[in-house]
Amino acid sequence: MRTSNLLLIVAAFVVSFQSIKGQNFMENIPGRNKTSINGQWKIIIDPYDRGMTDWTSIWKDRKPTGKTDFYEYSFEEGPSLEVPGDWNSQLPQLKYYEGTVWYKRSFNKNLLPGKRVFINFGAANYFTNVYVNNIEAGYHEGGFTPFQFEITELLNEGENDVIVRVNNERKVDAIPALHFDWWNYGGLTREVYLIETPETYIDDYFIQLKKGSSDQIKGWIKLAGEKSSQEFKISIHEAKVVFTGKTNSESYAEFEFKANISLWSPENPKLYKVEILCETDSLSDEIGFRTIETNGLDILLNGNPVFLKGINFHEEVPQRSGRAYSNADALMLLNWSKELGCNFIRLAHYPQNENIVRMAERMGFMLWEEIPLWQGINFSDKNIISKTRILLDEMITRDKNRCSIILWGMSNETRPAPDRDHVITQMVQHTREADPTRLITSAFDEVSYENNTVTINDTLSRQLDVLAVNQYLGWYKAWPAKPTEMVWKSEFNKPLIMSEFGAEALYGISGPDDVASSWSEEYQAKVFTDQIQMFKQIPFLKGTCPWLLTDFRSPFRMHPVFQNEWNRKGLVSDKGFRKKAWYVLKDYYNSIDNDTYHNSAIKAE
Ligand code: GCB
Repeated sequence: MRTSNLLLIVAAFVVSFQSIKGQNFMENIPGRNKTSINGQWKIIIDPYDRGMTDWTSIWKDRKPTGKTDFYEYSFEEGPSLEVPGDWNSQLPQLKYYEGTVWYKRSFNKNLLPGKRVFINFGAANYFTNVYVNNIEAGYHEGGFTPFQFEITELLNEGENDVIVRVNNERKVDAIPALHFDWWNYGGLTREVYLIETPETYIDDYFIQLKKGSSDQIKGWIKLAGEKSSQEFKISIHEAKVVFTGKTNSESYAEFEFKANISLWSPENPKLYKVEILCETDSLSDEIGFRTIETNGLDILLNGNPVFLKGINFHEEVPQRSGRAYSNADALMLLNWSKELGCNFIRLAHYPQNENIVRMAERMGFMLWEEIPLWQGINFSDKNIISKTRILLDEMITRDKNRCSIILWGMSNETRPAPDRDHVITQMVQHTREADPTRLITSAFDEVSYENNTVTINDTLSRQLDVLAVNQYLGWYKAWPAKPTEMVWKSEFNKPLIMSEFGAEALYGISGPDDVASSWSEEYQAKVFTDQIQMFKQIPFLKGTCPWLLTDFRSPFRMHPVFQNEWNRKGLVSDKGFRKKAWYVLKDYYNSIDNDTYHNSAIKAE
C-alpha cells in the first residue's frame, strides 16, 4: 500500500479518557516478544505455610553444604505439576487442598543489551509471591487477573530459577470472600511467560470507537521507560488509516481519528490488524470496532436493537473437573454456546482467561465480564474500595480493546444497604472514567414479589445502564402464578437482562416435570419452558442468560445422590452430554431473529 493512499491524520487530543491507574502488567501479552515457561514445574506442598518462615525459607532453595547441614525440603525429589493448570485436578491428594504450594522451574535466559525482561502470569489463585534467583520479585493478590514483575536486574546469564508460592486459602476480606458456589481451584492456573521489551516499550493503549460514533476511533497510548516523549504511529492498513502523534513527558498521548471500517457484530465478527509503532518499540493487535449503547428500553449494537441470546459459564472443563485454560478448552465451551444459538456470554463470575475472551470475539460473541464480587462481601471493610478498584483496573486493562466486551459487571447478588450502595457507586464511577465506551451492569436477586407481580426496585439500578436480575422461579422459589400471568415491572426506564434462571437435573434421570425434588431432566426442561413463557410477557426484557452451560464442581452441593459436589444446573452434564432443557433453550434462541428483532416481535409471539 502506498503511503499517499493512506489517510494521514494529525493528533487531535481530547482530554476525557483517563489512563488506568493501578494496573501492573502490560497490554496484549499475545502480541509480545515472549518465551513460555509453562510446562512441568516441581512443587512442594506446604499446608502449614512453613516455607515462609526464616528457618525454612523455601524461596531460598537451600542445599546442604556440610555433614550436619540439612534442609527439610527439596524440589528436586518431589512431584511436579503442569502449568497452566489448577493443582486440584492434577494430584488426588490436592483435590480439596486449600493452602500453600511452592512451585519451581528453571529457565535459560541471556539478557540482551538494552532489553528488559518481565515475568507475566495470566493468573494464579489467590495469593502469589514470586522469587527469581532467590530474590523476591513481587506479590499479587487476586485469582483471575494477570500480573507481572520486572526481573531484568534479577537475571543471571544463562540458567535462572523462578520459585512461586501460591496460596488459595479463603479469607473473609478476599474477593470472592469465604464462600462461593464454585470450586476453589488453586495454583498457577494460567500461562506464564517471560516478556522481553526494549528499554522504553509500549505499555498500554486503548483503541476503540468513540462512544456514539461509528467512524471515529478514540483512545490513548502509554509508554514505559526513560524515553517518554516519542513519535508514534497507529496503522490500520486494511482501513487505509495511519495516525501519527507524539507522547508527552508523561509517556502518554490521547488521540482521535476517523476510519472507514466494517463494524464488528455477531454476524460479522470482523477484526482489523492494528499496528502500533513508536521510536523504540512496535507490536500489533487484532481489534474490532462496534458501538454499544442503550436507548430507553433497548440495547443498541451498531445502532440496532439487539436481543442478547446468552448463556453463563464458569471457566471450567467439567469432564476434567478442572479449570479451563487452553484454546481447546475455550473452543469446547464456545462451540457449545454457538450450537445453542447464543450471541452473548456472561463470563461467570470473574474475568476468564484471555484464550476464551479472544476466541469468543473471533466467533462473534458479545461478552459480559465481571469481577468476583459475589454475595457475602463485607462492604464495610475499609479496604474494599481499593481492592475492587484494583480488580476493576486489572480486568479493564486486559480486555478494554476487546470490542466483544459490551458490559462490565460490577457484582453478583449483593444485599441493598448503604455500605454496598456506596462501594458499588464508587466502582461504577471508576469504571466509567476508565472506560467510557461500554455499558455497566450488576446482577441483582433482590426484587419484590407481590402475587403475580415482580418489581425491580433496587435503587442501585439508577447507576447502571442495563438491569440484570437473577431469579430461580421454579427452583428456589415457587411460581406465584402461571408463567403467562406473571407481570414484571421496573421502576427504571432501562433494558433488562435475565442474568440467571434455571434448575438442577442429573443427566439421565427421568421423572415428572412438576416435581423439583425428582432432579429430572423433564423438570429442568419444564422450568425453561415456563421461564420462556414468562419472558414473552416482559416488554423491557432484552436478553436472557440461563444458569448455565455445564454442570460445575461446587462444595455447596452436598446431595449424595444427585449432586456429589456438582451444581447440576448445567444444560450439559459433567460428561459432556446434553440434557433435555438444552433443546428448549436452543428452540427459543432459534426463534429470535436478531436481524429483524425488535421488542414487539418478541411480544407478539
Ligand atoms: C446464583 C449465583 C450462582 C449460583 C446459582 C445457583 O444466584 O449467582 O453463582 O451458582 O445461583 O446455582 O444457586
